[in-house]
Amino acid sequence: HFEWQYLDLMQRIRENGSERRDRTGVGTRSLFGAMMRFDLSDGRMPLITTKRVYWKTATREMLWFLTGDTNIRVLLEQGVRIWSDWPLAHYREVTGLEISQDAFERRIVEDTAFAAKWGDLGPVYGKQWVDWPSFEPVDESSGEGLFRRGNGINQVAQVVESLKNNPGSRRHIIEGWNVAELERMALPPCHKTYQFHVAEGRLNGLLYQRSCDVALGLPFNLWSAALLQRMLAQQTGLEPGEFVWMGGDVHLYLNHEALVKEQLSREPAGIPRLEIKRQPESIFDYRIEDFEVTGYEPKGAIKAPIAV
Ligand code: UFP
Repeated sequence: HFEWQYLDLMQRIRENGSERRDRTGVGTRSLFGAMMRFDLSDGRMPLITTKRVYWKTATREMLWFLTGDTNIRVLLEQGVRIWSDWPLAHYREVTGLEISQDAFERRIVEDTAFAAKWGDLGPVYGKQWVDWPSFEPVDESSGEGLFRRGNGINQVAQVVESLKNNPGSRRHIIEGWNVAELERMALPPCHKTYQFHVAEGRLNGLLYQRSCDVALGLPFNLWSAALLQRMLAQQTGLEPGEFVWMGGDVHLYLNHEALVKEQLSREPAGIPRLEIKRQPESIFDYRIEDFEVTGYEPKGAIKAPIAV
């Protein structure tokens, strides 16, 4: 079963990981450098079955990335709360006010000006994927300086084009790590580099994730990367091939021990498959209703605190 790779990784970190202090102050056990491979043929998806993974939430987030939006408001309007922690912590820090997560989220949804001021995450994934800032030289005599802002670069659209027109290329890359803008991001990208590869009519994909919360983040990240690969395959007329995941700092938070113990006591079961029910005009036109998962009968959800 594909999922043993995930459970084995969890087990290895638990047993051999170095205990490290981390940015959040929670502490982790961590290994450096890991790889997993998943076959995406016949609709198969690396959707973890030993606990319930909210794949629709992850799908909504992926569709939100593809719009280029970086404000949590649109997510909250759909009940997606995965990005709230960072703006909430920022709001509390700056204002000194003790506001509950519920009240903060309600205010973001109801108050446009508040959302604009407090709901933005800075130039995170979506912005870099579809609107990476570019600069062009200007005529010196214009008095405008040396460069002006050019049109943003849509990396996703460019990859669709390059997969179609130049499939043999080794440059099908979507990059989130914009060094010049990291400081303005609520969280520098974790799933930072995607590369695609065409061979024998199949689209292979690779994700390099620099930092990975194996218990809470990774099940989402696996689903989302495979989903992006599936959408790209559909848009380019290729069969989904293999999905390769690579991690840098791969860790378990010390306060996730109960979750890890419970999950490692469970056995994977079933082969989850994703059906995409229509072929939208472009990679930017998918809707949540387009996705249907079959064969997914996970064990129960396991709750654990996220490190902010
Ligand atoms: N994290 C993930 N996947 C994600 C995401 C965050 O695993 O998609 F956005 C985790 C990794 C790490 C923390 O535990 O969030 C980010 O912290 P840092 O920037 O210090 O690596």
